[in-house]
Amino acid sequence: MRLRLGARRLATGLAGLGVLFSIGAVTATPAAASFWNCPDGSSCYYEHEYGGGRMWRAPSCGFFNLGDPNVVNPVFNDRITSINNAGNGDIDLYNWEGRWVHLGTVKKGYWVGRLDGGTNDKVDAIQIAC
Ligand SMILES: [Ca+2]
Repeated sequence: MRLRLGARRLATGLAGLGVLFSIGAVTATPAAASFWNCPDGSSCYYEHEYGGGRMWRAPSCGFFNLGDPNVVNPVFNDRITSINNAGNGDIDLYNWEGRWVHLGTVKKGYWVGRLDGGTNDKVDAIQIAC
């Protein structure tokens, strides 16, 4: 599945059997303006595809357990379908399977309109590089 939005290109990665994969665009052009209501300098996470549904904006870089109501309230685990990384670092996505399992990476300056089936509605934590 590939869609275009402005100068950016979307490419989804393939989910392996718990192995690493990457999510990334082939080309990355800085956006002239923010989109999906995500301010430049932030990374935003959405319940539905292409910025739809509930949005959560990460307050800083670092590790966020989305299933912890002290971190995100109401919790946002098992809900993320699209991501706009307009922030200042790469984002690593993790699923809790009795331990943190890395699902993929969204590079700085890239966005994903719809996470693939191995990742959609599975992310429980994110790590944003500082
Ligand atoms: Ca999960």
